[in-house]
Amino acid sequence: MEGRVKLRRGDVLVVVDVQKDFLPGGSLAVPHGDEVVPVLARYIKLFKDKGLPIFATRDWHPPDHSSFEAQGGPWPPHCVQGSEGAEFAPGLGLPEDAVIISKATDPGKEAYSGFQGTDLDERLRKVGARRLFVGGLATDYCVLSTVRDALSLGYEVYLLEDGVRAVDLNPGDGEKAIDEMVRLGAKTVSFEEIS
Ligand code: VGL
Ligand code: ZN
Repeated sequence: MEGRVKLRRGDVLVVVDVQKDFLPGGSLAVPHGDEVVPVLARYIKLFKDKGLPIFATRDWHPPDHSSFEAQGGPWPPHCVQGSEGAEFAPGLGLPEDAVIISKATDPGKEAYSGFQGTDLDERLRKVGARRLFVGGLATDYCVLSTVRDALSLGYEVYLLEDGVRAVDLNPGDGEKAIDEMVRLGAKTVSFEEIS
């Protein structure tokens, strides 16, 4: 339904891990991950035009991170601090004053959630955040974990259904993740429904 959700003060856009390594051609490519870029660019412009805060999390691993295969982890090396693959996707149009949250920087700790080991909650509280509009990569890992934590911290969460894509290591993981987020209290929304 058009215009169902009217943006207001306290609303914050949270863009999760839209980095080159998660796009086709990257070292941990999310299938169709590139499709979220123009969609999230529209959300970014909308929030910017309305003067609402924009946050972007990034996976920011040291070269010897425990989640990498060489250390016995499940993933190929990706989003290594300062590498090209760790850069935000070009075309996102993140404004200068976007708040960047780096996560999973501790070599010994995996952190899928943007809240884990970061000051994300504190930074959000500082800008008076109440409702978080969350999109990005990947639905079944970092988006899911970030949304879970956001809900348990008391934020209202709108999942940007048109602005997420899943790894789908097992077919259906993305759908299952969305079901879980909704069960936990997240609402799904797409660009046309927001004004
Ligand atoms: C992610 C796998 C490994 C994510 C990060 O951003 O969803 N997935 N590291
Ligand atoms: Zn990672």
